[in-house]
Amino acid sequence: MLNILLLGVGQCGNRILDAVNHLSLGGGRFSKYYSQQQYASNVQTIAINTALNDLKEMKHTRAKDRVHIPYLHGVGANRNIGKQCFTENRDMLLRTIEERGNFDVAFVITSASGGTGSSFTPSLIKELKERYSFPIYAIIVLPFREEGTLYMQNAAFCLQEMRETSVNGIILVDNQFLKQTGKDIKTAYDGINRMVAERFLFLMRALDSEMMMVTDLGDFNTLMASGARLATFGFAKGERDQSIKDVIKHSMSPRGLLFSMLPYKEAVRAMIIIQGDKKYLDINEITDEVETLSSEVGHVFKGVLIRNKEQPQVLTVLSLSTSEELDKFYRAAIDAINKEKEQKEKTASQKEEASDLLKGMEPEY
Ligand SMILES: Nc1nc2c(ncn2[C@@H]2O[C@H](COP(=O)(O)OP(=O)(O)OP(=O)(O)O)[C@@H](O)[C@H]2O)c(=O)[nH]1
Ligand SMILES: [Mg+2]
Repeated sequence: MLNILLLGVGQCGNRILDAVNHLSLGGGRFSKYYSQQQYASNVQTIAINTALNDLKEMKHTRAKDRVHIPYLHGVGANRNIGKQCFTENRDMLLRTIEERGNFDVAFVITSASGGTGSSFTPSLIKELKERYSFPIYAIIVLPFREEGTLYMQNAAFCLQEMRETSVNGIILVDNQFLKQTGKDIKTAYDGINRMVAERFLFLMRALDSEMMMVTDLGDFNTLMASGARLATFGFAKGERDQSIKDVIKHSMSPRGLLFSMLPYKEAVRAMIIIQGDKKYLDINEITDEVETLSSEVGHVFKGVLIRNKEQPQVLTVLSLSTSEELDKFYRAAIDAINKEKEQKEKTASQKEEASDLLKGMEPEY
């Protein structure tokens, strides 16, 4: 049995964590009060936020799993304030985590673009890596591109700082890419959060199974250590009569991925986990698909979980070597930073001009 620590930081992180608890507790509004988590593993969840309202909004996470960092008005998308706030509360946070016991692996979920999650997460991971030897992965949500210059700037710096820590890997989720998930922002968020939760739980189930032919945490660690330590998830559920070959393909198609990438071109390693009733899992088709992918990307870990009477489902974890989409993202973020800078300079020069003009003048009444 694996001991897994799952942290959700900031509003986005809290909400995705809540979606994980929702799915794993079986769904009902009050299920958190009576049902057992449906994990094989021991999963400890902790939601961290500076905003009390964000914590209160959670429906499926126990009160004892919510940690409020008192800070007068939240950190308002300002990562410098966020970092200072983290430092002031570091010891309390580390103590809270330590009290939860020993872990084999940890995941930290956050958006890259807000203030709290994006500034706490790199610092927190750095502190945890200094204290513990278990691997730590981050699940990082990128913003919609039209959310404004501050969010773009925050996201670029957050990602950069994350990559400077010794985090074992970053799993990318892109709101922009997943925009079609909902007609309005709330349904889009709910849909995306559910997608992430579903994939995360699938992975946990696969890593913690005693069945033959499954992948384990060691395989996952090796996979994530390759390339740029960046990865994303793909996923698909088989419809009636769909061949397993097609389900595998779908999991790596734009409809299945959480971040825009070209699996056969940009991945360095991959993991394909297949679950379902034996009658759907044609071993020749599976081998064919795995071989096609591995001839392009190198090693592909493969796992099969037999679940009686269940339609097939496929999870792919793709670790990235390069990413055209991420390059594009950085370029847009640098434009955003320059825009902020220009605006600041404009304001400063206007102030200077006004003070020059007013020099030596007195108010006349
Ligand atoms: N997928 C998804 N994205 C979200 C959700 N809530 C917020 N976001 C995104 O997260 C970013 C904002 O970050 P938040 O997590 O709200 O910020 P925070 O960490 O709470 O930081 P502050 O509120 O600035 O202190 C934006 O890019 C939003 O689009 C959510 O429920 N799901
Ligand atoms: Mg917030």
